Amino acid sequence: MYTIYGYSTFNPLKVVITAEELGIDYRYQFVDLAKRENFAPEHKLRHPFGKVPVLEHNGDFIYESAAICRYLANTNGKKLYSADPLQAARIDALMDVMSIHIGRWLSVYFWEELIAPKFLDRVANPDALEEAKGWLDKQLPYLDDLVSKQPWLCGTDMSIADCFTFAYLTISDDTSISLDPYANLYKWYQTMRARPAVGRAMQRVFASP
Ligand SMILES: N[C@@H](CCC(=O)N[C@@H](CS)C(=O)NCC(=O)O)C(=O)O
Repeated sequence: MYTIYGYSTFNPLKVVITAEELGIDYRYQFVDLAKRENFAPEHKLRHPFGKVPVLEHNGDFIYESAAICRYLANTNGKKLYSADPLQAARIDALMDVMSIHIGRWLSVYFWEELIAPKFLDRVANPDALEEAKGWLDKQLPYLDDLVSKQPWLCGTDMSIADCFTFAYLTISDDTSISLDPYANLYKWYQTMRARPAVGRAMQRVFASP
């Protein structure tokens, strides 16, 4: 049995979508970041920096959402991943692109437009948003191009890279960054959203506790 520790944000969503798509049995444990439960001693044992998501499996704790998605796939017959090193590298690369580049800039929208006004008692910083928009204008066309020529981000089969990327792009639902200019990406996004597993994951993560 797997336990996923999460909160109602996009990082835990990556992992819960992966678990739902894999069809595995798991328990979801809400950690209330607003109440700083993530800094409680028991959570510091799960994650050195007191963050979510964390996966617990057979008494071990795994953190970092990309590592968790890979672990879930690897312990379930490499479904949504690949036994072929080249294809696995393509999937890894796309997830790195999301974590290091595109996701980084999407996170600025999440932080400035959602977190700052709600929790930091300040308005969004327009300079930060402008910088993020500049980078996203350059980088989102890459994703659009990928799904213009193949059904999924890494080829003919859905992968953990799709689960991972979709979770980041949910930031566009609640902020001013828009997928409208990217017709192929927008279509892929709607296809992902319509999947029953993705719907269950969003319900679980965004409707918790
Ligand atoms: N790189 C980490 C990021 C995890 C992360 O920043 N999680 C946020 C929630 S989306 C968190 O736990 N924040 C609490 C804090 O930093 O105090 C991952 O991909 O798992």
